[in-house]
Amino acid sequence: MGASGSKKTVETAMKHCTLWKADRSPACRAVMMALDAMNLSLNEVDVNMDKEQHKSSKLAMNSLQTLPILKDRQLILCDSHAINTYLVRRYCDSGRLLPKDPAGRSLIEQMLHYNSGVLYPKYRAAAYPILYDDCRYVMPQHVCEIESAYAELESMLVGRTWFGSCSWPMLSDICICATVSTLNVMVPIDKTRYPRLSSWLYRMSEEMFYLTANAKGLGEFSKIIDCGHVVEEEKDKDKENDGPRTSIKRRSFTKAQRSVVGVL
Ligand SMILES: N[C@@H](CCC(=O)N[C@@H](CS)C(=O)NCC(=O)O)C(=O)O
Repeated sequence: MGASGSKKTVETAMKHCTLWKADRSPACRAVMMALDAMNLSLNEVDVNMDKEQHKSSKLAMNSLQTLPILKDRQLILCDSHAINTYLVRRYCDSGRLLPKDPAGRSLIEQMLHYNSGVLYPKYRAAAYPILYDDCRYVMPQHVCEIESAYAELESMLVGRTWFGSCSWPMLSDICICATVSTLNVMVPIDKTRYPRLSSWLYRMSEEMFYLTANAKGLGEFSKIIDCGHVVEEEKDKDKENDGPRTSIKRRSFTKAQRSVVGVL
């Protein structure tokens, strides 16, 4: 069974929830992948980080000035890992993305802490000089740091297929995938040195939630890394009225676009 589920599952609409996100952000893509894996649909608002909209007074509910932000009635959460575990526990606690038993759950949480405390800072250190300063390439010390993370991940995959405790991708895989697929753009994973990690990323890239929630933002990020600076994006037709849209609309838009080019 994949995290996307083998059967067609019923879409759960959560009109009382809003997610503020930017597609190019790995933390936001982790939340979008989890939403798609659970077939949940909430209001999504695109925030243009290049125009510093995430620092505007409208988003003052997050004093850290980061994305993603989730609002569920009175509750405001500003960390992708906290958002994802909340969404699972509150709306889809079947054990598919997060095991119900304390031991299995702790193993997933351990990986979420690894993503948040180890991998994500490496992404930030390598990407921010390119995103926000005049740097045009990934600096050598950051390449070494990222390579050492690949070596750690490779050793974690000895004797297992996924970063979770089951035989399908779980929340740990989703969060790590958002970061590692982004690191892979900056420092390509060498298949011969990290065969397990590169196969794992390939398996993840075949999941439907990867296609609907990760691929597009990753493409945007790659463009920036390729030319060393932010390019003004062509406005998506789908985003022309800048208001919120639902996760289900985003998913069907991505699927429709991909079927036009014959990918799905
Ligand atoms: N630990 C946070 C990290 C959030 C974070 O740093 N988000 C980035 C985007 S990936 C951000 O908003 N950065 C602010 C900026 O680029 O100015 C999470 O997992 O949500």
